[in-house]
Amino acid sequence: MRPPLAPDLNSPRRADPSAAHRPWSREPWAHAPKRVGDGSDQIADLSDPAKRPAAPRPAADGASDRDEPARPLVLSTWRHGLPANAAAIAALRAGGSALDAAEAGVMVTERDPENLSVGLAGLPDRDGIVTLDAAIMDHQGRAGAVCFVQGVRHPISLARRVMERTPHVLLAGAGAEQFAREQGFEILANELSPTARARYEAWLVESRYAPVVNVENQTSRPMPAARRGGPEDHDTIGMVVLDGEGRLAASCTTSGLGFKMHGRVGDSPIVGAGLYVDGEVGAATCTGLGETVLKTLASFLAVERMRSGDSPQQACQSAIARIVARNPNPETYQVGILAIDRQGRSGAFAVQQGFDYAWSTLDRAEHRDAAWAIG
Ligand code: SD4
Repeated sequence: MRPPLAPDLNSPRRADPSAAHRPWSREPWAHAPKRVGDGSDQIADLSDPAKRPAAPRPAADGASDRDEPARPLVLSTWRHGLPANAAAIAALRAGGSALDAAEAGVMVTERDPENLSVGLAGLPDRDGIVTLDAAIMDHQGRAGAVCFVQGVRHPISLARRVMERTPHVLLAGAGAEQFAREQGFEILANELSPTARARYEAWLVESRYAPVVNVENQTSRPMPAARRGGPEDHDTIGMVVLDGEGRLAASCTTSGLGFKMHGRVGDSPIVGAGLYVDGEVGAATCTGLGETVLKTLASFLAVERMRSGDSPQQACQSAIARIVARNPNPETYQVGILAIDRQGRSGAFAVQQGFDYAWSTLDRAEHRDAAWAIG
């Protein structure tokens, strides 16, 4: 049962009334912002070389540009991308298209009961409710998305149905759930997993919204270093696919940032922000602090840079530079971006250290560290 409505929007609901809740006024952004200038002092001026973000740090295993082009090719965000990529490659081997692979791949992450930021086992919002966002796009420029949905095990498949069976691109909330029912999707009770409940109750003690950089690589249980990257190690996922026939697709699915405001929707289901595909050029997807991506349409930007002649790696760096230029205090947030082009070249870049991804062809699967901009 849903908790009763809070008396005002800035009051989180508490699952346990005995929890030691501190006043909401401790939440920094609940106050009127202190003005310390217009913020322009913190926004990089990219026309001035002295003010550009620091030169990209090399990835531990080198920049993606070093690769020979590969086709088919699948990239996905974070370490948990390896099992997702394996499912995508299996779909391609079975004769599926890039679109089939992009859906099948991220479904692995969505059905993972231990995952804390994708699917029904994800962390809830500050009212204790898990809400899901997903989007999918293909080489023909077709797109479908759902946002703020509850109780749907595979929002990526619902997004695909929106694309294929409605005249719309994005369905939200109750309307998306109604469409899901009409399409035969089961709507499950939206109960928190034991881990998500424990994390939520711990969060209620202070009720501070403070997204953690690289939280995607935190797992719901402690994991020995040797098992990192394995099937238990996973979180929010964006995937880009080039199939053997040169078709591109992208998918993105998430429960969003933990302890967000109820109703908050991030970049993941927004075409151009969380993902973008142009069948003549390439595809890109983003992960991280969605608000920064929404304000820069970073996936669209990266694809347009590729259209103008950038390699996927250069395009990723340009998109991250724009995010850093337009969003102050980059040391406080993380965004990672992946891109591929029609030739099968790939790129990966992040605001700061710690973004990793999975790179897979028919016969190779690699866990790679992305290069980064600041720090
Ligand atoms: C969001 N971009 O809702 C998502 C969160 C994410 O890895 O990608 N986490 O803002």
